[in-house]
Amino acid sequence: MEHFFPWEGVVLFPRKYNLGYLYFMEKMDLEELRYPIGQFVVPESFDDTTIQNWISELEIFPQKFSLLVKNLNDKQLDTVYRPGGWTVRQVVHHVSDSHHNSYIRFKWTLTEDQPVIKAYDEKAWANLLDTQTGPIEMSLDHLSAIHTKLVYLLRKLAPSDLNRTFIHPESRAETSLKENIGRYVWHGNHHYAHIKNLLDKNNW
Ligand code: NI
Repeated sequence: MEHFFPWEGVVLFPRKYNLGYLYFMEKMDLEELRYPIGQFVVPESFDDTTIQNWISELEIFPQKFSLLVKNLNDKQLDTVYRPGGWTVRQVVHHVSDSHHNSYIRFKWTLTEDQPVIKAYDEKAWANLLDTQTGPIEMSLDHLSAIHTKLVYLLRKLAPSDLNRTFIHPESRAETSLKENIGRYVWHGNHHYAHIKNLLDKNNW
């Protein structure tokens, strides 16, 4: 009979509300761990200074990223940056693999008429054995080489080149090269923040 008491709703409502609130907070924390610098937002307009600043960020990123991770030991490298997330080692290899794919997309777009790019399964790549166990130095060297080549190329491009676009095969979204420069600055900083937050949290 208890559940017919008139104050039932009064008692139950706050409890439901609190559970929902806790769930909401958990989702917020997870979102914060997943996207520590937020999602990439495409600017409404791109001035030349913004693009040049992005290219300079791409230029320094491999060194900045290397300084963050190069002295970590194997135990630290094999620690996940968030519950259910990749290890630091996987993140390092992922960044080099991702920017490798991006480099190819820049070249396709400069040499073909609005190419449809090839998507890749980044989760499956991150689970390959080299990404799970390989020394990070090879990906740090790889990232440094890719960025050196990409930055050299980007600085030679005319504004009309930067307006060239590619098409994503799944979303069919059209992306310009200038937008993609910003996206990869964001992408590097996004994963940098994952690792930096883990190091800070553990006082490493
Ligand atoms: Ni990524």
